[in-house]
Amino acid sequence: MGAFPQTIHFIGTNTPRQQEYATGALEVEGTIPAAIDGAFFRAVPDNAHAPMFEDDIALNHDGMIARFDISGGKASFAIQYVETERYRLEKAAGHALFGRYRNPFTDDPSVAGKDRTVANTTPVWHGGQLFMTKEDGRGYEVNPHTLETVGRWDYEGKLRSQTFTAHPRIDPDTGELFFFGYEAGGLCDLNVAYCIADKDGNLVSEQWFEQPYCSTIHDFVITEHYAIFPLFPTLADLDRLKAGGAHWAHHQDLPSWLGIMPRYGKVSEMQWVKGPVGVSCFHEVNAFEDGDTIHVDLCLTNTNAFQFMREAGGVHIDQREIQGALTRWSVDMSAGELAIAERPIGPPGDLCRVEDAAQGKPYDRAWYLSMNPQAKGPPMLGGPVGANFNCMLRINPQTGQLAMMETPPGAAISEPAHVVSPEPGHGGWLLTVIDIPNGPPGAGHPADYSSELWVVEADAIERGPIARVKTGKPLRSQVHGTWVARDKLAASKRQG
Ligand code: V55
Ligand code: FE
Repeated sequence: MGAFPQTIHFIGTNTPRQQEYATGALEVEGTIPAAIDGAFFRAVPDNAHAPMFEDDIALNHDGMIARFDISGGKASFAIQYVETERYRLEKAAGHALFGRYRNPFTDDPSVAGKDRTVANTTPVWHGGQLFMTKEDGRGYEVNPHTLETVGRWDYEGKLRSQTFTAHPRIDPDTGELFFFGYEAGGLCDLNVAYCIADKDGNLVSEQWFEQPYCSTIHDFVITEHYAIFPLFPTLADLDRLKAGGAHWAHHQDLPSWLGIMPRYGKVSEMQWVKGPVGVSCFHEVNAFEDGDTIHVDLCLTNTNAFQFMREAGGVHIDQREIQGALTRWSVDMSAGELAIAERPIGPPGDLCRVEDAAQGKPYDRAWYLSMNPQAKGPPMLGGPVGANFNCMLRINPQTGQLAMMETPPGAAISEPAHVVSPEPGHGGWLLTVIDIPNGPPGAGHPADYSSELWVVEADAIERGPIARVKTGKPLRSQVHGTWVARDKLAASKRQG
């Protein structure tokens, strides 16, 4: 291991751990319901090597695939690197060869033209396959039983797009995967590929369209009839990249956009609706139709939540000054000229979850992470933006009704996964990893904490966990996670 910079990208829950291992049954406090049977996959950035540049960021770190396997009231843990082309090249060299986040002009010349993606953002389950994804490249298939990397996934050579989003959406009725890839034709390309894979994982549609500017399209939404692309003014620039600069710069003076098209239609039917200026969002909670009106619920902020994206655009707003709200954008599709009506529907936060069955439909519950205003002490440093969330909210987005789950003083919480209950009328459970300081908050070293998997009643989060699985380790921050039930695992195209 080389020396790591002591920035927010390498301390607290971003402290490099670099350990591949698998455990037996872990200690459990409380009881894991027997109905929870499957695997909770987590995407964890964790550099295998010290970075080439001091100003390296957590989004640039090698992807690890982690799994809590839960069955019969017991849980075990395993974690392994995703063996991307980049990971293998750097492993062979014994040091980093790829430079800045999404800037190939900063790489060692020996890796020119090689796949730069680190597959560190979301584990995606579809068509009996598990993929580790990152929006700057294609997904990598991983064997869900062994966690070994199968290889880069291009739909048997059919996919033209060079990129695949970390936020596809699955229609719960048809089982289709709706996805996209931006910068589809290469670095700073305006083309976006809009694609559909059928329930068995066959690519059945790929169409390209141009976005109005080269923005980071991190997520999108579907409804019964529409595919909706929200764009925010955080833009890429080829000249800046050639000069060794940042991929993304936030433009506080430019508008956001909603691109709306029939989800089975042609990209030429896309309608672009202008949204508010300067705002940013990485994750949409959900979208649905009410008659002719489309509602899109978003984790919206008044500027970009990543400091390095603000700075590259000359936007000087302190992390603690950022404002936002869970926000609803509504568009009446029967109007002559389409327009966005905006209203706040809940407190600020991010890393949202709806149950799989509610995707694209009217829904009455969602969970997301936020900052508890009454927390005792500051939350733990780390995570993609450098400061962790410390509580979870459940919201009824129709009524605004809220519930909160607190965490211990100084703790960090990560995105929850939802597990369906077999019992009619029971709302299921949430799984979320909590990083708990080993001493009073702020007292010890920021990397001195223990990670636990909490099992929580999805409709009673305010009561806290019903089971705490002790990993006995400080785990590195996850980005996104995915629950896969045992029957799906058993029907996987890859066997152990
Ligand atoms: C995000 C995360 C990424 C990335 C771009 O959460 C945006 C937002 C973990 O990687 O590359
Ligand atoms: Fe994301």
